[in-house]
Amino acid sequence: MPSPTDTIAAPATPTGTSAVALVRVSGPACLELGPAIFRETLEPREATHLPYHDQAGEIVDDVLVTYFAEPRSYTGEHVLEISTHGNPAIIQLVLDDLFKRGCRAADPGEFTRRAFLNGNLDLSQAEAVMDLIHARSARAIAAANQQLRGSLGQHMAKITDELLLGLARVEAYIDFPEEDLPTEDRRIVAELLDSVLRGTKRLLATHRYGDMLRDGIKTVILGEPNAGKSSLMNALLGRDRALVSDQPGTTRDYLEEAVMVGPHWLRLIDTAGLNPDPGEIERQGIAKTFERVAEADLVLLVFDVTRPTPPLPGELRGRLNPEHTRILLNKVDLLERSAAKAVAPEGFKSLEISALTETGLTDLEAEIVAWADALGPTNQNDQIAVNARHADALRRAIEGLESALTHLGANGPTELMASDLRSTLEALGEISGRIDNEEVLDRLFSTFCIGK
Ligand SMILES: Nc1nc2c(ncn2[C@@H]2O[C@H](COP(=O)(O)OP(=O)(O)O)[C@@H](O)[C@H]2O)c(=O)[nH]1
Ligand SMILES: [Mg+2]
Repeated sequence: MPSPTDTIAAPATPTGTSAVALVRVSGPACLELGPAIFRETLEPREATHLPYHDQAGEIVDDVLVTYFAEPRSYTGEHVLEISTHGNPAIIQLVLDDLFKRGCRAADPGEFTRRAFLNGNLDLSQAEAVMDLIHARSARAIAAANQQLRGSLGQHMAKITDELLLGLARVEAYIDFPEEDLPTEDRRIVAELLDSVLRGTKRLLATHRYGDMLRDGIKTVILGEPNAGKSSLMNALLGRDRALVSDQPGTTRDYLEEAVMVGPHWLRLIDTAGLNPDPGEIERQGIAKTFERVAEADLVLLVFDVTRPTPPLPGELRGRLNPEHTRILLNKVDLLERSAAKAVAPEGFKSLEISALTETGLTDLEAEIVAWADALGPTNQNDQIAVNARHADALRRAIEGLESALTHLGANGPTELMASDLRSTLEALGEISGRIDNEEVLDRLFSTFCIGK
């Protein structure tokens, strides 16, 4: 178990040649390390340009050092941030020297873990730090920023307060097991729990959007051989990634590429064509296509507009939901010479495009952004999008609430209700992190980067 009295050090920037690189040091020893290395007193929060002297007195580099005095630092401890020239060999010399002077190499996420343990961040904010580092789109950055400012924590506090009111009413009767909860109290508790349940479910519903922000929008391009799937993939990517050919059946496996569409990022997946009469290898490709469709957030079903509407394989019909499917009537550039034949199935939104001339692609991108945004928060200032860990806690909270409401409805024993509500509180508490379970913290912070 790492001790908070250790002073930890780690590079905060990736290895490689760059203009500058940053070494971070946190812990009580920073107080003496500053004057020892830089040979002068460092004023807190003042970036100072000074030579770095190693223990032997050699100058390692001219650096920019900033000292943060506890508790006004990221970790809440004394911190040194040392910006060196961006050379991995310099960083190594600085780290070796810091280790000789008694510092220890920081574990992944240990700086943020200390910030959490010192009360500078709650757990949902600590996770937001990681989200912010890994965010790949404007929307993901916005959501991470709001969570970092404590939006989820505040939301949880509101819900938890309401729940505490309900629990207090129930607990008042625990000492009188013979007495039922008076009708008036039952009504009040039921209202409180209903409201908490609604709020909890609303939060859980943001998980899908949260996943799309964190992992990208899984977008599967689907259609018959030669419909123009690979051409569409290339057009959206802005480069030739997928093989395009007038011979059907060229894409047998699937291809995945990340692409930015406005403020969102898509994981665009080009698939094998839905050939109604496939050969053996094609058949395997089509099986993979179905797997991708099952995991997809969004399906772009491409029809060649000049050909009759193709039949959909039975396995697909049930899975394609108009809400997350768009029909793309491709090759509209050929319509001057032939009449449109393919039509979108009833109830599905369709767009006319040409992957070749790029007609309609801007509209398609706008449609994708509108679709994704509609799944997100209605109020951009309330950008909550929970992650898998939050969702798990919310599901347990919902179970507890539903069970308490069942007991309440059946006029059951108050102890059972109280116990349900206490486990609900515990589950909700995990989100912003009233966690003293070392294992959970170890698991969570181990996914962080070193130096963060
Ligand atoms: N005229 C025209 N041809 C297209 C369009 N999209 C694709 N094609 C052509 O249709 C053929 C099949 O395209 P491809 O992207 O390989 O289809 P896939 O089998 O669905 O991946 C190629 O010859 C493409 O050049 C389009 O919008 N207009
Ligand atoms: Mg193809």
